[in-house]
Amino acid sequence: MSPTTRSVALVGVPTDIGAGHRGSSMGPEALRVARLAERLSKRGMLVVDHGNVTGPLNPWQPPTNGYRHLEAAVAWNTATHEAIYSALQNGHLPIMLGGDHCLAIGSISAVARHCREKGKKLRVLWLDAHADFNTSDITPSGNIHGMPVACLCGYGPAELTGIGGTTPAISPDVIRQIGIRSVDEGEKRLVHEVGIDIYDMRYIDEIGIKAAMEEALAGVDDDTHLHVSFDVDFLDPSIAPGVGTTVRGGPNYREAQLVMEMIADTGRVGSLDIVELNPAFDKRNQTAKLAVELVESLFGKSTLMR
Ligand code: B3U
Ligand code: MN
Ligand code: MN
Repeated sequence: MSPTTRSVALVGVPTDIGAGHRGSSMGPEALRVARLAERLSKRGMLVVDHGNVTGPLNPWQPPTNGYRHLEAAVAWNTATHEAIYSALQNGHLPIMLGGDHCLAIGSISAVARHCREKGKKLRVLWLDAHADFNTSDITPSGNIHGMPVACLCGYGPAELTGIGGTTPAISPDVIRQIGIRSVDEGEKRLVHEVGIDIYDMRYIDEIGIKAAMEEALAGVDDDTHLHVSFDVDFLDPSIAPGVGTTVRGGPNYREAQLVMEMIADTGRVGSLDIVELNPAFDKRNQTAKLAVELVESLFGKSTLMR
């Protein structure tokens, strides 16, 4: 292995514990079937599939005190944190295969812990239709996949905000949210209050995806660890039907490719989540295949002729 070869650890987290629809628990397998490992190996990366993290079955209960399945979500996120943290400690670039987006509490708290220990600056690119900044007081659903960004910033139950030992796990100013187009009323107030940097679809339509990404990536330098949290519902449902919570008006194929290519150009991607892929809603695994194609671009595959 040459000193520049990136060693990638795939970590499957097969649960829909935080979601409002069943099926994202099948996401890791769909990404494997779409040949994620093989495609990245072809790009010269050394890919090892670490198999799946385990945790409790989804009890599929209504919310209690504003949360659905809090205890089980804590168990899954604690296991995810340990798996991602150990991959980082062993020098791997972890790719968390979700699972629903609540699992980013585990993965990003691990990345933040790693960055603190290594003295690295963290930047989180949150690609999503949703802001995922609900709390138990304002959530319309109790689904914890609508809460991970809030939890990572310290707004949430201590069992989740404390995963990894430091609360808050991250400072709101490391986050850039891209593609946002569905935010609940109370959630909107809270993201403004906290000051999250949001590149919503209106803004992207007005200034273009290139300028938006230049702004979102400004300040990324050699000391930066870039974490990409890729909620597949970021994409327009016309190209990505395989998610539980589609929201129309998302980035099209070419915009999504450019997003990934511009992130790749920084050369600073250090970890990735691929979440909310739901094979129960997909057609012939097309959304998984598209996600794999976009991840190839994120790691430098390019059609550029110059
Ligand atoms: N904001 C809504 C819907 C939602 C958030 N994230 C997803 N859906 N995937 C909620 O339930 O919190
Ligand atoms: Mn999300
Ligand atoms: Mn989403």
